[in-house]
Amino acid sequence: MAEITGVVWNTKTEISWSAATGSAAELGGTPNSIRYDTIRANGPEPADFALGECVETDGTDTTTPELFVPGVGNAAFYLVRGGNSCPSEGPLGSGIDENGAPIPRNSPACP
Ligand SMILES: [Ca+2]
Repeated sequence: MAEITGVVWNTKTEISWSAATGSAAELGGTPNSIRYDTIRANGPEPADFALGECVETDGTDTTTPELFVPGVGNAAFYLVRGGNSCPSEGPLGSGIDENGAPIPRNSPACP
């Protein structure tokens, strides 16, 4: 499955993204079988998603309500992962290291 893209703030309290299309077959499922995990990492700096929190687990739609407000001087970062019950979780895409090389994004397992 490809990385979930188009992650944006839909409103001040809701995150949305582009539905996984075409890639569902890679998981052996159908588009309606895709479930989404929304993961938040905190920091002032771009944060380590391996230490992140699951905001929503196995959501069936392409939005997540989010009321978290970072403290002054801090920030929150979000990634969305698609998966289904085959079981398989999709990737979170890659970050970029200081030399411009791609590095994998790690994340917690959402229960
Ligand atoms: Ca949802």
